[in-house]
Amino acid sequence: MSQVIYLDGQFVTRGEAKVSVYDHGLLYGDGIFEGLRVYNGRIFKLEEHVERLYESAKAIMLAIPMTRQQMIEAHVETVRQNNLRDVYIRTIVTRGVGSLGIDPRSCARACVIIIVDTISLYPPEFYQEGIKVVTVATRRTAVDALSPRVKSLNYLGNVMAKIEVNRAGAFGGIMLNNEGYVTEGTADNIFVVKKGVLYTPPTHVGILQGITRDTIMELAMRDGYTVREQVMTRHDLFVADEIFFTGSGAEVIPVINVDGRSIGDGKPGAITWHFVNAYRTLVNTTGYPVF
Ligand code: PXG
Repeated sequence: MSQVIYLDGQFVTRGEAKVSVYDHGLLYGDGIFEGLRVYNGRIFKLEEHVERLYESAKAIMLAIPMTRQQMIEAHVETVRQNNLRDVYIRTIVTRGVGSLGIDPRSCARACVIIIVDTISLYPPEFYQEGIKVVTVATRRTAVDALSPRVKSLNYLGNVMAKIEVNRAGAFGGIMLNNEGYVTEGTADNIFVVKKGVLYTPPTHVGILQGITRDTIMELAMRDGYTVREQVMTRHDLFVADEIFFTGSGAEVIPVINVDGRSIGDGKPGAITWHFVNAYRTLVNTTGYPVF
């Protein structure tokens, strides 16, 4: 079974799925993306990801040449063509092919790509034992520069943060904003647990409004937990009872050490386990059916 990729309305092979060197996505990072998961043949939070894609497009004045409904159907059809039930989807919309100048008016039509691929999961021991993370020197993009709520193709700050994480021998990184407030991981949102209450940074400090983050907030309300969106410093992390990261790729992953400080008793906490399991149940029982 060979891989099928959606490229501007066509279903092509991986070898055929090529874009121009004049595409402004490549030249300037002028474009947006999404990352979704398919669990047992159902696309998790498909409408929410499509909505965020269109919001990112609106913010950068990028006209996606298809309706939201057509976008939903393109996702479903691409997964169906690949005939796999547990996969990762990477959706990319670039400004398209233009001249070498930055002016987006030279790009006649946006380029739409949907890649369906197998997922490379973190090893199970990361979930059992939790991960060690460090705060990094590279600051999250300021909300008044390029808002991190736009899931744009400009991820160089996150890539530089990841390089710092790798050099530190850690497994995750926490990015601060220019004021030193906690924002998020390099590709995940963060939750802190203190005295039974959940805290997560508000969007205005500079975060991607993660769909997994939104889901955890909904599950928390359903299950009787209090969640507060709160501005936090590194100190709030050091003295937390529990910390976890959330993201479509990582799902819910316990953090047990920040900059050498053990979090709580240095093991994943009970509330974190609750959300690891509640999230797993949700992804396996809901989603947009493909087959
Ligand atoms: N923050 C950032 C900066 C992200 O890129 C998340 C949070 C989590 O959002 P969702 O909607 O997934 O809950 C993301 C998204 C990867 C990878 O390789 C992951 C993301 C983006 C790019 C690459 O794991 N996560």
